[in-house]
Amino acid sequence: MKILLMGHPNVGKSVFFNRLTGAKVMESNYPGTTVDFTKGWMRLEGEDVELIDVPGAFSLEPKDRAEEVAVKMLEENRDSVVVCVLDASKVERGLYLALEIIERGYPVVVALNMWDVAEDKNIKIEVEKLERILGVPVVPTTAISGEGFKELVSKIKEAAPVKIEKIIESASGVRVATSAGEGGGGESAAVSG
Ligand SMILES: Nc1nc2c(ncn2[C@@H]2O[C@H](COP(=O)(O)OP(=O)(O)OP(=O)(O)O)[C@@H](O)[C@H]2O)c(=O)[nH]1
Ligand SMILES: [Mg+2]
Repeated sequence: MKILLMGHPNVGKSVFFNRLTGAKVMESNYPGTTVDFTKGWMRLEGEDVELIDVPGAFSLEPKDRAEEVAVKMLEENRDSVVVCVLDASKVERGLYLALEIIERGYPVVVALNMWDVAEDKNIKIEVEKLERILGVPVVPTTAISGEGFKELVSKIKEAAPVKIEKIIESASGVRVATSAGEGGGGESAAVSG
């Protein structure tokens, strides 16, 4: 098993990586490119697991070399768990990538990083609701302080593939309840602010 850290550029993947890995890290070029990536190891339930800081990508339909490398790394590491790092202060922008990765059948843990920034901006995210809709663990994190990392690490081994149809079903359930104007206990969008 390997762990791939994926997400948009500038969401905190490298701070994340440094926090999770020990001193032994290797930086290299992806073969045949000038795209750099770093890999290292972390201890997970008594096992040494390789962790890769994948170049930032907005989607799995590559528009530049870094995104091409990100997609190749994903495809070359079919046995990986993907920790998809989102910027919690712009969560809706990152969800598309998370869904693409889930759709390809990878076990995913979603990290809502920059949680401190989201809190400062008074953005409220209903984490449990998002978790229910996606069917994957969702953990708020602040990489610069380490907040949420213990929980995140504990969720990595729980991650399992989810059928995209299931997500569409739970998400459309949400939409139906909202458009029907059912207040109170009715489901509504998980993100506001
Ligand atoms: N406030 C806050 N800042 C963060 C957090 N995580 C990362 N940062 C900062 O965000 C900036 C980007 O972090 P990086 O780790 O370099 O982001 P990245 O995703 O590796 O970026 P690329 O490698 O360019 O794709 C840095 O200035 C970090 O210090 C966080 O949880 N909260
Ligand atoms: Mg980085």
